[in-house]
Amino acid sequence: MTRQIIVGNWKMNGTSRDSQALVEALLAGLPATVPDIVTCPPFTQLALLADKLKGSPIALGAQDCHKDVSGAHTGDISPAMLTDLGVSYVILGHSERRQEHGELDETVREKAVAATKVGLTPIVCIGETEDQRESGEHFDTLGWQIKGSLPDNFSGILAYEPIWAIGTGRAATEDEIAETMKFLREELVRQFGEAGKTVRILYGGSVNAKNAASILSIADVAGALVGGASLNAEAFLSIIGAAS
Ligand code: G2H
Repeated sequence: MTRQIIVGNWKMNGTSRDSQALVEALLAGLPATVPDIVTCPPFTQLALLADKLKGSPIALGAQDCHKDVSGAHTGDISPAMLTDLGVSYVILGHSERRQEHGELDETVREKAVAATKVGLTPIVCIGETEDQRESGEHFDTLGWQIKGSLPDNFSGILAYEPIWAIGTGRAATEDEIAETMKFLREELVRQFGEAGKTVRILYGGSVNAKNAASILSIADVAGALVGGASLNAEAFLSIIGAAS
């Protein structure tokens, strides 16, 4: 069985001092056997953490990248700039970027293509709104997001993050996650054939130290994308400890 993967998405939080302290506490508390672990700090702290994490079991991820290698894109960061710093993963299409920056499925797909070209592993996020779930449109929404956001020959990671569960303290129930995982796997196979069988699927949305073990034991859950709880070393270490 492949190792599960625990990804910490720090979002727009923390000073350099906070980040150093957090990483030092994580490194000091890691168990002997670990799952794959990725930490995604803000861009401004990538270089600092690349140095701190060198040779450790914690890989570095970014929270976004541009679709082009270089050019006149004020304020943006290219995938090659990330690999240059030692970054291995990049979160793409998080609902906060879709909502706050108007990112569309097509933009996310182009970014995933560009990231893969330079050797980054894209973690592409999809998820339905509360209205879509309540009106029973969630599977249609997720199916369209897979179709629009994932490139052909996608070899990255898919993260299912129901928008209503993000930062709310109200994670999806085990039944909801299990049913959605089953749907996502079927949809991946329907759209990508054999390749769809191997895409790793993470769950994200209010994962914490208390619910991690039960979420991570649901069939086909390959790991977790963790926001708020990844900012607390003790909580993040518990989640790491709950993974296989
Ligand atoms: C969902 C998740 C991390 P949180 O965005 O990507 O955040 O765990 O705070 O709900």
